[in-house]
Amino acid sequence: MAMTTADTLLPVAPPQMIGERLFQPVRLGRYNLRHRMIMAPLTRSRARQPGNVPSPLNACYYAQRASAALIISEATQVSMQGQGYAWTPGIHSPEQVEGWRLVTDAVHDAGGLIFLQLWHVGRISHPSLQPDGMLPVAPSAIRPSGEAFVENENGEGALVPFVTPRALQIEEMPYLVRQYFRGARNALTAGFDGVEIHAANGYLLEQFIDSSTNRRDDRYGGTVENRVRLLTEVVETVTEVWGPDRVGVRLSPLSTFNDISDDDPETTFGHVAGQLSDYRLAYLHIVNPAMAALEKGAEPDARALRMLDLIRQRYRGTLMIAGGFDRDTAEAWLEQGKADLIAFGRKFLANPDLPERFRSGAPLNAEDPTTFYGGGAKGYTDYPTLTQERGEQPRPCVDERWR
Ligand code: 8OZ
Repeated sequence: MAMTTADTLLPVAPPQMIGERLFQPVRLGRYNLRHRMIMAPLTRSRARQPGNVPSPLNACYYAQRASAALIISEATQVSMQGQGYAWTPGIHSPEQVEGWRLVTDAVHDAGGLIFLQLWHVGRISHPSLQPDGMLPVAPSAIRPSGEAFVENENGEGALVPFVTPRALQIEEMPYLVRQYFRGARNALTAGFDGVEIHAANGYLLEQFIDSSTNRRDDRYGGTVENRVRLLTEVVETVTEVWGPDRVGVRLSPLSTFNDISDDDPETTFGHVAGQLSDYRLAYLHIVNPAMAALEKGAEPDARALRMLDLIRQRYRGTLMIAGGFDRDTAEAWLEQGKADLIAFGRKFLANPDLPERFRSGAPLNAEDPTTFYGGGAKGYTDYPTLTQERGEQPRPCVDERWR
């Protein structure tokens, strides 16, 4: 926690001061949140096959984590074209909408709130995941370095090199926007409380925003105004369905994940943050550019901190930051006014009752990276709560009741 004059006057911080900011209620668009610990979106690749349909097992996993102030669902493709990894759920078929209804009912029964993350991967895909084995689409035909996670002939996960995507024709742009519109409308039907637009981590919307992946010379490329056009069109179509106060946007400035970069990220993301500000959205969600440093307990580099300052300055609404936080660093960043909400990913994955553990200072379960993607209940719904560790029966999970 930062030392302030008040702190220095107190010989010892009283215990109730600990976690004070993290456990302060906050307004988020249309909702009142009980505290400030958000469950970050986490790809788990466990949708039921065929059809990438959410199942009772998925409902159980989310319901276990309903003590988050808000759950943001795993990234969910708005179309078959938008899929880039094996076994991720979609929000484009009637079966998927029905499957998500199990999830939202279970989370609401457990007293939680849940937003769906709307996703189109663009070039971060492979023909084997695309309709009719077609090429993935992108702003420009530039192959990302790296490998796609697909299903092999034995039904197992496998890594295969990315291919050169097909550049989208300008006539196709309204169709892309419609994919997000349909996803947003389906999310409403499925009973979600809001949606987050995934414009981070090198997927389609960031491929348009960043100069390394967008070489277009039409109204969707060139100037930053043009490169952000698809994002603003998507924001407009999604807010038509939900109203701006139930919509968030996620960005990852300075991240190079999925082989992406921008020539002038300060200008680009300063502009994007300023433009998003005008929509009066529920929140802006930033993947922490200082994540690696925080995880190592090191001092974040100056450029990452300057980027966060710039976004805080340009975006005049609720700001959420995800990545690398523990209880003390989350508390310190809230205290210093760097963010209004902190999202936790891997810690929520391994600790379904993370808010209670932070509140009480209990130790955390360690996450098991070998069970992050694919598989069943192991490493998914079997991380124990404090109640279970005390030997009490777990709350019955929806997958047991509904089997
Ligand atoms: C890790 C593995 C698969 C997908 C993202 C949706 O980066 C993802 C993702 C992360 O936002």
